[in-house]
Amino acid sequence: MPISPPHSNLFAALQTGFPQDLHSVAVETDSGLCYSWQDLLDGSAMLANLLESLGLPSGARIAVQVEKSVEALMLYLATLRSGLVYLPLNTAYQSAEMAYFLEDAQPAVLVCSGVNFGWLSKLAFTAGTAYVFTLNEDRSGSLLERAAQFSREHRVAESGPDDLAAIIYTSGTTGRSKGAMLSHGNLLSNAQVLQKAWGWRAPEQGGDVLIHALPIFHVHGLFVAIHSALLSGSKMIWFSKFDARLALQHFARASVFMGVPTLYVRLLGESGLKREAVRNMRLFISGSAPLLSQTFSDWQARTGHTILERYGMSETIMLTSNPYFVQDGERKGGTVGPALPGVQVRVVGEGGEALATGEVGDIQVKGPGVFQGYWNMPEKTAEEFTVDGFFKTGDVGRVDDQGYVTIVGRSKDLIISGGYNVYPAEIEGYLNALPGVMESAVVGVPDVDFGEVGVAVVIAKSGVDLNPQAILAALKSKIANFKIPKRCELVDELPRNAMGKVQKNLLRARFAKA
Ligand code: MLC
Ligand code: AMP
Repeated sequence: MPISPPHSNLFAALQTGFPQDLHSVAVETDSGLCYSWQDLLDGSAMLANLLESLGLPSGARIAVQVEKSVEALMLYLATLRSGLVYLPLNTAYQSAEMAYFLEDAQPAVLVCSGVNFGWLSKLAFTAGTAYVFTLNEDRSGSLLERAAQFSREHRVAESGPDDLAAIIYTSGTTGRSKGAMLSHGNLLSNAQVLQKAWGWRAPEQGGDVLIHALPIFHVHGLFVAIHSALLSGSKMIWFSKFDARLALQHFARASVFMGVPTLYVRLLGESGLKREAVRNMRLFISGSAPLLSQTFSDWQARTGHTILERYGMSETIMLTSNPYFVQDGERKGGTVGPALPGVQVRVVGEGGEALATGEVGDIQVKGPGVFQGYWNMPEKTAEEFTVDGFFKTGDVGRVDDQGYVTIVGRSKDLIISGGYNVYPAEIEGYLNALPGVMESAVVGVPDVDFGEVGVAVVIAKSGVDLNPQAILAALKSKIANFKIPKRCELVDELPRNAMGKVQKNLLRARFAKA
């Protein structure tokens, strides 16, 4: 979709959706604070002026590892409006992970929670970061103290559609995380497509109210949810952290909800989830991980609503979506819907040949949301694209005769747990480095709550008596908690095929029900 020049800066484009009454509520938090649209404009302007006062070079990265807050949202908007590059980092990341991101991305600025300032500032300064600010959940910290001295007037930077807006790190199959570079054009085109596809209501049509319950360091909560709400001038009810009971209480005042499947599973566990509780809601959207057919049909039975499942990636933003409008077709459970306008999806065989309708193969995509490449990894970027410019998603699926895509698996060795990606290769690297561990394999097994969780299968060095709990405890000090396998199993050997490759499918089957 073409983007007209004055609005190539994503912030400028999002701002065109703000309601006329800038003093109406834009964000209401779960602790009862209300922020107007004017507050978002003022706060992001002051932060943008602060960032610009630092005299950073164009393309400078602003790395952010803070708890969810409206001020963190303002910092994201400030980075956009300054034409700088936003680099959000999961708050679960520990020192080894943070050291890697800081070394790799070389951010000019790091914003972190005050409690982490000591160790993180040391890592950041070692990596060459010039400025480290703090931002806490209670709105204290050096970032806002400094920003308070700056003007609320700010001129939005002129950004071209190909200028970088954000880098999102996604783990790699080799264990090394890759920074997906997304431009203003990537993000804006996707926001515009979703605004139309999901029927977001403008303020003059009564507006929407979104329950924002996801973290804001990944694509789903940061881009899909926030851009949709801002571009349509919709109020957000802002949860610092997902809580099923709280969400249920707010449904009566909201119209749209977005979640990963775990959130739907947890909501279904609430006895109060009934038609009456969701009477004002118009849309429930699920994505980031496969939604089980059971969850889809249970939700229909309990609420009368059909969940709209969509599919996307950090590298591509949203690719497909089940229809919102009845005239566009039915929402088919078990599918992620047809390609969104402007997106091409194809399924290819092992030799890269296009497969016929209904045949299962590798999913490749092309479209305006597809990223600019991996940060500092030109070879890796080249590997992930075909000669005719399609991106290899690493997902395996089929397309039916109505164009609906069904994802049946992944060619990449990846576990998706509660919507977070965990790459076994990375965890195996940490396991293999532990004293007494000879070899390991990490596999995903079904889990009622998280959809899938990791199991570590470990072989001890000869004569060493390993303790499975101690192994998991040792990992806890090193990596993000969501990456820690939920179980550790000791074995004498790993099943291998004739090529010597570990047969993870056999391990999955063996440990699925243990
Ligand atoms: C928390 N834990 C997890 C986990 N989340 N373990 C595995 N997978 C997860 N997702 C750990 C905790 O650290 C804790 O460990 C234990 O599990 C129980 O924690 P909890 O209190 O039950 O978890 P909670 O804090 O409630 O978090 C669960 C959750 C959260 C589902 C709310 O994981 C979440 O917000 N997920 C959404 C992720 C997301 O936004 N994904 C979008 C990616 S973008 P311990 O040891 O401390 O007890 C993308 C593209 C796209 O994929 O298409 O959208
Ligand atoms: P991420 O790297 O965190 O952006 O995760 C992207 C991956 O999430 C995709 O490649 C898919 O494997 C998975 N994914 C996203 N949405 C869905 C969905 N609706 N169903 C199944 N898998 C999904």
